[in-house]
Amino acid sequence: MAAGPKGVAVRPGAVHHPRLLDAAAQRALVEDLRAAASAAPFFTPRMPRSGKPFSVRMTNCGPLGWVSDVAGYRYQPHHPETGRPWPPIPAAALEVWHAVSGRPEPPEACLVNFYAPGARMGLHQDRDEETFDAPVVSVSLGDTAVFRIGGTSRNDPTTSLKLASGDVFVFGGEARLAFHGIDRVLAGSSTLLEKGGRLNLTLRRVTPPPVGASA
Ligand code: MD3
Ligand code: FE
Repeated sequence: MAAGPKGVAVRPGAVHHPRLLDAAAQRALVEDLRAAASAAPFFTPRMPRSGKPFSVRMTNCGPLGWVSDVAGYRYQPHHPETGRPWPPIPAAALEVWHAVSGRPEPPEACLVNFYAPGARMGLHQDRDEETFDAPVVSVSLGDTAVFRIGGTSRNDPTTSLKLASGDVFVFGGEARLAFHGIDRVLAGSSTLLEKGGRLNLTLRRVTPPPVGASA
């Protein structure tokens, strides 16, 4: 790991670790994700009910993956198109989780979002998990994103931050249920991905830890 586990709190519960991953670690993680995506191809999620496609493409690693289609948002253990189990979470991503999350139990889901130039993600809360005790850990790779975060009500004021390649963010405590989204991705801001764009990994707990597990 290129930096320590402390980070900078940008608001209560939201801790920024600028460039926690150095260039070599970023390249290695991209290679791990390429391998994962060859086993579990990126798919286009769709909005519940309307079926309107997201502009972001997604895949997952780990025991559970987040999917969205006309039937709704959910976690499931298999890819929606291939029907196969998701590939394992890359070891380097697990190392990030253990360095910054403060949680002994491993993440159960690693959602991988790909933003081609022009893709965005509207303001939303992440609340499909059965537990909000553990933080969500985000790793950004490739072009810089303009990220927006507000409070726990949609109408709360928002602030804008840039997420650059190698940055890790931890969203726990009162930030865990904050509204957030990606307004845009700054084309040409990174050379990590040959064709440009941005990858974001989010590492998550989905189910509560087993009864009797130590914290
Ligand atoms: C704040 N992804 O996958 S990462 C998502 O960059 C998602 O792809 C964005 O929002 C992306 O759900 C933002 C930063 C992030 C992720 C999860 C959060 C911020 C969060 C959960 C709670 C609060
Ligand atoms: Fe989110």
